[in-house]
Amino acid sequence: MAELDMHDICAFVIEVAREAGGTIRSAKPSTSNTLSKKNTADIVTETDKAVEQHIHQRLQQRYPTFAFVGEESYKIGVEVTDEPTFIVDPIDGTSNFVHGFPAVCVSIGLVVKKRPVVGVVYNPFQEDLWSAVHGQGAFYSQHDGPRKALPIVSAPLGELNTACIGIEWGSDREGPNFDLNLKVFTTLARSRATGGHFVNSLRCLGSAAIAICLVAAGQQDAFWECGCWAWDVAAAWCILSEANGIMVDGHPGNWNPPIDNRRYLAVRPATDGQKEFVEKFWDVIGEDRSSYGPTP
Ligand code: LIP
Repeated sequence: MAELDMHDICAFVIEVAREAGGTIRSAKPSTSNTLSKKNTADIVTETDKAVEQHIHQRLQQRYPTFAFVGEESYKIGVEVTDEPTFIVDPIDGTSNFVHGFPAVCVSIGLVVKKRPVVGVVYNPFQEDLWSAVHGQGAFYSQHDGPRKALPIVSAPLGELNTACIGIEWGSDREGPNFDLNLKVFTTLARSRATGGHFVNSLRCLGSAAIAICLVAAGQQDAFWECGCWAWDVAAAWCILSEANGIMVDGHPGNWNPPIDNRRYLAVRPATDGQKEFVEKFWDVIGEDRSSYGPTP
C-alpha cells in the first residue's frame, strides 16, 4: 500500500468531525425520543445514526479502500483486520447528549494493523478538539485557539491515594462483570483502614473518549473501563499514546492489549511511575476476571 499521508488523513477527519459536530449541536434530542439497545442504559438517537451515516459516506468517498466500523452499524462478529480501518463512535456520550450534559464528542480513529495511527475527538458543545497522528504528537485546541501539545499538565505519577481516576458504570448492571466493577470501585474509594486505597476521586463522565483524552492531557491520572468497545477508545488511544500515556489491559497481565480488548486501563503521561501505577491498580482487580462476548 502506498505510504499513507497520515497528516492529510487527520486534517480531513477533523473536517468531517466538525461537520458532524454541527449536526449534533443543532439536534434537539430528548429522553422521550431515544431508543434502547441492550437496555435503558444503552441508548441511541436518530442523530447518532444520521451522524454515523454522514461520517461513513464522507470517509468512504475519500478513502474507498479503507474499512469502516461504526457503533451504530456494527454487526456482531465483525473483526477488525490489519487493513486500514476507520473506527467511529458518532456520538460518544449519548446519554449526556440526551440530558444536555455537555460531555459529548465525535470520535473518529484510524487503525492500521489494529494499532491506532490517527485519532480525532471533538466535543462540539465545548469546542474541544483533541487530535493525534502516530509519530507526530498529540494536540488540544479550543474554539479556533492555538494547538497545545499534550500533555498540558505533567507531574510525577503518585500513589493510588493521590489519583483522580475516570470510571464508567457502562450498561451491564448485573452479573459477575458488574459485581467485579463494584468491587473495584469500592476498593479504590474506601479508606485504607477498611481495606481500600482511598483514591483522591473517581469521576464518571459518560464518555470514554473524552475521559481518555483528559488522561492524555494529564488532567486525570487514569481511566478504567471494562465493557466498552473499540469505537469508544480507538481515537483517544492514539491521542493518549502520542502524549506518552499508556493503554494496558483493564485486567492484570497484558501490557499490549488489542484495540477490541473491551477491558482498558489508560494511564497518563509521566516521567516515571507508570509501570508501578499499573501494577498497583492491577492488584486491586485480584484473581477475578470480566469476560465480554461479541454481542453489542
Ligand atoms: C458510552 C461509552 C462509555 C460507556 C457508556 C456508553 P456511547 O458510549 O463512552 O464508556 O460506559 O455506557 O457506551 O454509548 O455514549 O456512545
